[in-house]
Amino acid sequence: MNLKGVFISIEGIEGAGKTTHWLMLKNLFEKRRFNAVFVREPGGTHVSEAIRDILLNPQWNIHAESELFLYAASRAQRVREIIAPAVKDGLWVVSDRYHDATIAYQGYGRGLDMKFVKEVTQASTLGYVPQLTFILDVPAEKGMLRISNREPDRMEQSGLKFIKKVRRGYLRIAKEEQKRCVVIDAKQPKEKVFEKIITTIEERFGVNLGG
Ligand code: T5A
Repeated sequence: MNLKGVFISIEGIEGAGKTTHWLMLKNLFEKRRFNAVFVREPGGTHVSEAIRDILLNPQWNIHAESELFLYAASRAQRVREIIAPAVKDGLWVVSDRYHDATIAYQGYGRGLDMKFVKEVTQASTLGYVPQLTFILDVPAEKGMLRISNREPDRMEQSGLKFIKKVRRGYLRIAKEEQKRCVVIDAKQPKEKVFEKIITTIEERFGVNLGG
């Protein structure tokens, strides 16, 4: 797909610091008056937020296949409503999680058939894939410790063994797609992680963010 805009995603297990750095980037872009669309997964549209509520509610027992379709449905809506129009308009889009999360969580984590997971994921994205993906990498224990002060949602209740599989999944994705994926050691202080994000964006797209 020939993209006019720039599409970036930020990935990693729980507590890796995705939302923290996505927000730091959003603040920096706003400060620099750099026009960009910031979205999060699952969520970002009315329909996608409603699906997010179902997916993360610990009250529900959701089968792995249903989970896959719900994440795909949430993304399908957001891609068609926000991401595709923005990218076509030449805007920058920064997404807190995207299609790799489905490969890592429902594919590697839940163990669903990978070919099937990829087909469903491909249908949800309309072929819109980020040019650059940051994978913030922390050991599962450390990530879980960072979020231990809050009530676990349905996904976080899946346990440490599951999160370890997801982390390994992300590292495999990074190995398979080295040009698109940049793995950052997210055990480092936030400032270091952010610095790496900024310099990578500047080098990759020839912009000066003055971070
Ligand atoms: N999911 C999602 C799927 O299974 N399939 C899919 O296709 C998709 C899209 C989403 C859940 O859905 C799953 C994945 C998730 O389980 P969510 O609420 O959006 O749920 O959860 P997460 O994206 O996992 O967000 P978290 O908040 O749990 O993790 P973050 O964003 O990595 O963590 P963040 O930034 O909130 O940081 C957590 C704490 O760590 C500190 C922060 O200050 C904060 O206190 N921190 C650091 N501390 C020290 N050093 C650093 N470098 C730090 N970085 C952050």
